[in-house]
Amino acid sequence: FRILMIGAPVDSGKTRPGCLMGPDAFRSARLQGALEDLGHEVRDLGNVVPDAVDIAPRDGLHALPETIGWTQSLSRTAKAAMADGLPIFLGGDHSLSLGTVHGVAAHAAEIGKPLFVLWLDAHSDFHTPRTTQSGNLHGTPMAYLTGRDGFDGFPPVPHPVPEANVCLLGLRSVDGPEQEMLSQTAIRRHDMREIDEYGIATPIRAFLADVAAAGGMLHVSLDVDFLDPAVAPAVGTTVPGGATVREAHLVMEMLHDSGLMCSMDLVELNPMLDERGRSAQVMVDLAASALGRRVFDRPTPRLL
Ligand code: DIR
Ligand code: MN
Ligand code: MN
Ligand code: MN
Repeated sequence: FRILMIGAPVDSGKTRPGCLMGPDAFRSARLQGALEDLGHEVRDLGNVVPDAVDIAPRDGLHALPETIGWTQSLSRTAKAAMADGLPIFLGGDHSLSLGTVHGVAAHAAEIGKPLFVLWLDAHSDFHTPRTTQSGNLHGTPMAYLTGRDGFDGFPPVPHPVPEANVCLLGLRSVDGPEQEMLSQTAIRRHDMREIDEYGIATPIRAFLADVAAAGGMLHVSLDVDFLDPAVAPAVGTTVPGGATVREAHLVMEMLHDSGLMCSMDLVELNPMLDERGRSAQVMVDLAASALGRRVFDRPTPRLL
């Protein structure tokens, strides 16, 4: 297969600017070269632009019209890209997933495969425009994509991702209304405590087995703040106590071994907050692991 790099410089999902520069930071950290070194054919399709929409701003919601414009254009772009290769969406803040996963879901429905979503994030992003306290729409994509109400003005969601097909991993900041709504769903949710107690391989192994058993396809959405801020400081919403570099790589390596990943978002990188590009580099290295970079070929050499 062919890998498609698609820039999505979405900066409307929260008030603090900077994610606009994310796609170019990934490019500067040599994402394309890293993937080509693994033997992949990689095409950089450049950056998407948002649709112009005729929608009124709404009090209490930051940049609603612009975010709807992005949702429309990214959904269209994602659906088309799925027919052409494995897209990696270079964010951009997490509101870009309102569009990318929407488009991937349309493609999955067309080819008749169940879609699964792995959400690697400190946050559950399960607010609706009615429950958000911050007004930041990057905190809403999981609610939209699973078909919650309250997203007036956004494209309708004819193919919601089934709750049982969603896995939230890395949680350590879930707001009250999100807790409340999540408790009424079948969404799988694994907080950092669970990862500490059982190891990160346990929930991932179980989830991937279910995706495989269902003959499903898997979209992976990787938020920089999944990682501990000590190793990835370039994000506006840091929460201490995140995944280590090795925990994150193990997830990526298991994803690669599974052969199930069909599309990926790299989101929330804010180069304004980075330290000499180190967060961008970690994200590029993680993407490389998800696409086959490893130390030893599998199977692991047998001991004497
Ligand atoms: C917070 C932060 N829960 C909010 N959310 C996110 O604004 O709704 N930060 N997604 O990355
Ligand atoms: Mn997020
Ligand atoms: Mn987050
Ligand atoms: Mn939130």
